[in-house]
Amino acid sequence: MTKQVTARAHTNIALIKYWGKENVALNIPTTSSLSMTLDQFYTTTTVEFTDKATDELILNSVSTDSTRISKFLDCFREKHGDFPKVLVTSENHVPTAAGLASSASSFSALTGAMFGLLDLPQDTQEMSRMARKGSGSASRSIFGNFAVWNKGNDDESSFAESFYDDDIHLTMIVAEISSAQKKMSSTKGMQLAQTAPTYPEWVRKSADQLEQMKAAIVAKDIEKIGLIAQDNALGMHEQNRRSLEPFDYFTTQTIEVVEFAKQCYREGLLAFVTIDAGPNVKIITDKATEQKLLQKFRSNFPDLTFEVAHAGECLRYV
Ligand code: 2P0
Repeated sequence: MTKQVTARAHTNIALIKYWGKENVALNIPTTSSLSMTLDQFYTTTTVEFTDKATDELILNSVSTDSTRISKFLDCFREKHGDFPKVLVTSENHVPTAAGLASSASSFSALTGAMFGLLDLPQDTQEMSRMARKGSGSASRSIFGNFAVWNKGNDDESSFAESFYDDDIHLTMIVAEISSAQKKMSSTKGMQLAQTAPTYPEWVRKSADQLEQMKAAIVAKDIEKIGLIAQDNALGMHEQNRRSLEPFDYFTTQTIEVVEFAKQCYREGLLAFVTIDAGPNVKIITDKATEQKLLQKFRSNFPDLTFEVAHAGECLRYV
């Protein structure tokens, strides 16, 4: 029987963002970043060798363009010697239609599956390095709970590692806001953001915020975590608006949700936001507050879908 290996990885949300590359080909970032892996959203990927002429991708039961994953599989071929073409079968449990990124869980799961197929040692540092080449944020999805991606300055030194492997009762409520806007890819968005005159200052501030964030996580201080994450994310989006070709992932509803979260905080509830390369808002709170906050958001935004997520587990074989 043909050898098949199946791995599952969860997506992650950065509390300190990756938004810019020093090296585009290798995905070496301009900043270190820190994320929480989520329990709700994940990708399950099976790999096996095939005698076909090209690598193949079946995503959610549909044959899909395999150019990007084939390029990624070539990184394994370059490093570990040539091998036959690979059939990749992937199930995404991430609402991609609503703009939640799936590349983190996808490339992390594919990395894990390929390490199994090629019988490579289960070295999480090396897995993270490989996953990074597929998609930067995937380097962090190898790990559960909280991971830090140390930016490094070359292929060898740029990888993520587990920072704090415990649940600190942080909740992320994902407000799914669909966007009629044409999507700007993260890669292109970062490139533009790096042209903002204020970008170097955002990078400098991010290094300080990373240290503050680490301390806040160890102290399980959700208010500090939320305040720092919110400032870091809003700063990231400000770079997009100040770039040489200004653009914005926010929609009117994004702004309304952000403002409502700020109002809830002024009223004394733990409520902070973080936003990635799309219009969705992730509301940061704690487990004790989540139901109350969810109720408030649901009654204020009856047309939006909200999903509650907590800390998720590391990459594993299934
Ligand atoms: C992050 N994002 O830290 C940041 C914040 C989106 C906003 O990592 O070009 O899909 O494949 O390395 O990892 C999304 O970017 O970009 C991302 P590539 P990726 O989570």
